[in-house]
Amino acid sequence: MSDELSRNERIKEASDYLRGTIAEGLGEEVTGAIVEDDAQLVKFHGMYLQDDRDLRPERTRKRMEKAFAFMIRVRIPGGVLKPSQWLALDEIARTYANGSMRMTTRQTVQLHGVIKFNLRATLQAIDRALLNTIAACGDVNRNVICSVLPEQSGAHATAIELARAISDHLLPRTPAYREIWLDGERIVGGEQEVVEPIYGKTYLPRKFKIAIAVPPSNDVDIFAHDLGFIAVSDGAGGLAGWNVTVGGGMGMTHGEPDTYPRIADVIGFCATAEVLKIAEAVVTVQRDWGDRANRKHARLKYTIEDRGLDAFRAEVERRSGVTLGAARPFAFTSTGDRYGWSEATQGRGHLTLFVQNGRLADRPGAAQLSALRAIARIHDGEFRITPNQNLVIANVPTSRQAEIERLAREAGLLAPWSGLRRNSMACVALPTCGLALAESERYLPQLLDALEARLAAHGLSADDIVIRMTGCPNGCARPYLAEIGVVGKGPGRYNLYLGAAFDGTRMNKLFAEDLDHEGLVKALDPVFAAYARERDPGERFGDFCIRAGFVAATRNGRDFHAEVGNRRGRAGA
Ligand code: SRM
Ligand code: SF4
Repeated sequence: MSDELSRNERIKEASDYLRGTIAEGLGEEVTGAIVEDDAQLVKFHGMYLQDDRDLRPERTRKRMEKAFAFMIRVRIPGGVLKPSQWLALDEIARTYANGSMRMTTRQTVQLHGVIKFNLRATLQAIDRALLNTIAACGDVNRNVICSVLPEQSGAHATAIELARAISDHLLPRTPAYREIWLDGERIVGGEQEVVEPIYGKTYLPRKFKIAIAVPPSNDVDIFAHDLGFIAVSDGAGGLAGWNVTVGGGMGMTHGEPDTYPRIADVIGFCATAEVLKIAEAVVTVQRDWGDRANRKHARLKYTIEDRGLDAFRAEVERRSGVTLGAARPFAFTSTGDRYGWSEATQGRGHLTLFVQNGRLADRPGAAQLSALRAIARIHDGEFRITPNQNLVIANVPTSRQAEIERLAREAGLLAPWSGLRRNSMACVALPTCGLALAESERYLPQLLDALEARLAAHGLSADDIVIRMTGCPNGCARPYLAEIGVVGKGPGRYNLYLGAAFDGTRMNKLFAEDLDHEGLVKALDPVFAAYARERDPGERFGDFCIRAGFVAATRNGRDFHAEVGNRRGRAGA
């Protein structure tokens, strides 16, 4: 491990608690961009500098500046919004962004296409809606996500309370956000204060993510997270406490086997009153032990692999003063959402809608934003964004259920019939994501059309099979936890992974490489055929792929790239 700090460490250190020269850059009229160091710092304020990659070739030819604009990510712990907040975000999306709202895999809303000169107005409008974007991105704890669980309101209420408490506790304390975006004034006399009691001047070595799961639903994909809390029931309808998980993460780089996705380990059990102490201790151990030289090796998963789980647990116990109990038994059934109506308390119901790849817009024949606006105007419950990029209209009284369902149906937001599409997700990728190697959000629907035809031919249309696509190996749609993972390799080309567990407890493994559209369909068709023919009763597709010898089981991170097992029917093998 090199001792030299990464460039980002120097930027953070010199930034004066995330101020840098952001405020000056906003007034710089000759460019729609900001300087490179500030582009790193604005992430902590919840935004990314991007450019429209569709327009790049033409603008380069015409020697024009790239079509710069910002993506803004709102911080919404647990994904819960009031209808008034939904209406405010909808208006902001139409006034300052590109007219669409993007539900993300971490229960937030992203707005794309906000130009530099509208950033302050956008963040002020978000502030007026009693929301903010602090720490939605950057080397800090990000949006805390939690099970949506429409059918169990009691458990959801506790989980959401905890998500908010953890989020508040781990929020950066710097006044830079308020100064730059809201007040425009630096608070005089504040300089001597200790600004960041938990993070210090250089924050964390890398991003940090926390999830809260309430079994039997694993809709948050708890094992993909740096830190997780799994609710443990006391057997009498109450909560006994929480199993603690550490060291999950999805990101990797093609061709660099030292980088790999990893599922989290369960390290023990704690009481609700101990959760914040554990969370703070895990964060500060990672702050002090994490790799600040190599950002590709800086996530908690590598800290744990390098230092060992026992040493990590002992240090967390020492710092928190909490002795973790033995982990309690738990069981998940799925990572998906429960579509349609489910019962809430006091005669109310929750309606879970399907949002294809999380993107909501008004399109010809499907005016989704307009429909949701109409719903928000008559709704007195909540909007809940799910970690599967979907949306729940929560706590709807019986008297309004028919009207809300009609609006959703007309906008094409009710769940589709196909078991594959119902369990599908794609990351954003092109044209906004600067890291995309291939299409994802814009391509998955077309791939699903082709795969649905093959599944229908094998009589598998209604079977729930989890498929997730990303435009690069960073893993934003958690593709390595999908029964079918499709990961961008280059323009129009993808690697295909099979064999993850339906309940999110096992990752998949590489089945075939560098496939185009035809190649993907051809590689999957024989696996579907074999599944239809040879599966055991109730056997899930991912489990079948392993039993039938299409891929070997991945047991953990380092094992992800291992070339083991017979790979029946592997394309190109
Ligand atoms: Fe992500 C970077 C989009 C969830 C792993 N992610 C990005 C950026 C910001 C690209 C960039 O750095 O320039 C993408 C912006 C695209 C755009 O135009 O909007 C981006 N990530 C997303 C979202 C919007 C995908 C989606 O379709 O929903 C998700 C936003 C979540 C949120 O609201 O906070 C999103 N990203 C994830 C997840 C899933 C999760 O957290 O549960 C992961 C995998 C889990 C993990 O972190 O290990 C994920 N994103 C990454 C990585 C790889 C991190 C790593 O450890 O290697 C990057 C690249 C990086 O950090 O260097 C990245
Ligand atoms: Fe961009 Fe890659 Fe994340 Fe997709 S997985 S949004 S292409 S960084």
